[in-house]
Amino acid sequence: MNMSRRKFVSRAALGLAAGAAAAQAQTAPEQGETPLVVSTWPFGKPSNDAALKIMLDGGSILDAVERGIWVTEDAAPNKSVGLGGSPNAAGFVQLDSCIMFGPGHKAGSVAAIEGIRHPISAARRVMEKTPHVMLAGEGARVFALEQGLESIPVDDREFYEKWREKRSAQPPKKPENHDTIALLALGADGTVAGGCSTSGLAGKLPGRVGDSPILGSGLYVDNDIGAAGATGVGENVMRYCATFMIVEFMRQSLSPHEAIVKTIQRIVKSEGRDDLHINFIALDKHGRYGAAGTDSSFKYAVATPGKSLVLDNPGL
Ligand code: SD4
Repeated sequence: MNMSRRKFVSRAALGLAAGAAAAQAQTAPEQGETPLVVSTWPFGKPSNDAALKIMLDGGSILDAVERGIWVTEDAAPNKSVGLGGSPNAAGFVQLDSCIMFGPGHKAGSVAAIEGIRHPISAARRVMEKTPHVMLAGEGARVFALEQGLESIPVDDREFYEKWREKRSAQPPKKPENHDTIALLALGADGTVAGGCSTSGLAGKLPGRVGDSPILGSGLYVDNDIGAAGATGVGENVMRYCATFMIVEFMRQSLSPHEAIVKTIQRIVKSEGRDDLHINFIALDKHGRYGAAGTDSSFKYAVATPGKSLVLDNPGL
């Protein structure tokens, strides 16, 4: 969707679908097929494949979400998820993650956690092993260590310094240069779950928490309706509880794509600008899926038993 800002706003205002959406429908996996996994960005594809395989092999949907996200958290070229992610302004990598399980509306989350290889697993442990929903900072790290999760030393700041030397001296400042994995799954039995994991905005202030670990912002799951996930500038997502809004629009019978578009239109209208860097994926209980965002570079990945593909942002 390479279009000028003015055109974007008018398309958004008119609710017109971009031509690309129609062209894409021919190649995209069929709507309604389950199990279904949808995730953000092209790096979501191997995560989707891992998650789908777990479900097809009879594994649980939570294992599928967690281990699917492991793949991206471990992916070396990825500079925005996991310990290889972008450092904050002080040169430390602080990670945000959450997980939601539709049945029982369960959730767990960790924010600004350091040194833990798989923050998604820390989030899952918060959900399953504590009476809480969210742990932050050092408390989250200590909890993850107590749970036996894999870690690297964080007291050794030299480690970070050496690490940084290998990376560009300046963390990327452009919002396009960092991404988050949000991964949504629908089981063949209608169970919905999702997870989200990121190193967050590059160069963020130490302690800054983005949308990704915030329920209803970076991720939202409702077992009666479906799920939605976000990537982009968290500040523009969390001020609107955007994934909650998407799920609520789906509750009003909008398709996932329509619900995302309506949510973005609401935010664009309220902000009076569209350079917001907000991008979303969603799926519903019927196995329909969709994505849209304000970044033309935004792509998403979809996997069903029939197909696993990376698809373009179909526009608004
Ligand atoms: C954040 N939403 O921390 C994340 C970053 C991201 O594409 O998704 N970037 O604001």
